[in-house]
Amino acid sequence: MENYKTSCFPTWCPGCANFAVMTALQNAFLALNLKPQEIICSYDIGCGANMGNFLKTSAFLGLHGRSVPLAAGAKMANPDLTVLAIGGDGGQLGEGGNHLIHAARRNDDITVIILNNFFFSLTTGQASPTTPLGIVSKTTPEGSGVLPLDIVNLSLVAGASFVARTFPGKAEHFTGVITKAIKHKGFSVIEVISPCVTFSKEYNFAYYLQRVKEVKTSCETADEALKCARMAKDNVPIGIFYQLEREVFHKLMLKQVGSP
Ligand SMILES: Cc1ncc(C[n+]2csc(CCOP(=O)(O)OP(=O)(O)O)c2C)c(N)n1
Ligand code: SF4
Repeated sequence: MENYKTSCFPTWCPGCANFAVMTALQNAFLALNLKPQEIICSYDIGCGANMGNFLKTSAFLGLHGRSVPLAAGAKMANPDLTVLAIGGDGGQLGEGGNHLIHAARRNDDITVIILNNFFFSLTTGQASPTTPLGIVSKTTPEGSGVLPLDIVNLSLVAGASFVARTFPGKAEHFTGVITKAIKHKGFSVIEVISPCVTFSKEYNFAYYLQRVKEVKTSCETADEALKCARMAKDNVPIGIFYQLEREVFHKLMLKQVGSP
């Protein structure tokens, strides 16, 4: 585990879900016997993205919302690397929403980890694309009136070949899903429900612990997965909803244009 730690201690608030996320990633790397230099993680800007300072792998910290295209480029340049793109719901679905959709269509062979805390947290709690209806935040003092995006649904519709949701409060599930997503050949999206202890007063750990329900088997079709992953007020399904390998983008390009 020590091999995957830098000398910087995380600056996250005590109790932040990002601590558990980083430990799960370290456990997954260890289980897969990956050396830090065999992995590249790309990050953007935000509390979650600050992980690039604490998790020891090769890394690139880019602009907000741009972790996915950086990861896609790294995989294209060196397909032997294990490539992850890590960032918050604000960056991955707001500034970077277009990148997520088109990388899913292409089936870039990367693992995208979306740390969904339902807010732009680093900038102190503004509403993000996943903020639930009615939630009061700095930018929605009367309560958010804008429909939230569902990360799992969006990824399925865009064509992601591995789609999962997990929760750090269920440590074994969490590490298992991350390990399988990294092993999957193709575009994997993991929505990590990671409540922000500082700005998400209502949707906190206790709220999700009571509501998460594990879905045991993945669905045969994306249509079925859409139904099985749907969140309701008292039901937050977690699990691998869909997994189907198809040709990855760098192999398609090699076939069509040959090696450089
Ligand atoms: C293009 C761009 N837009 C806005 C910002 C300002 N900004 C920096 S961090 C941040 C919030 C990050 O939120 P999120 O991506 O959800 O990550 P979190 O901090 O919640 O983990 C924002 C809006 C920026 N740096 N660049
Ligand atoms: S503000 Fe929220 S997301 Fe950011 S470090 Fe603190 S608890 Fe974590």
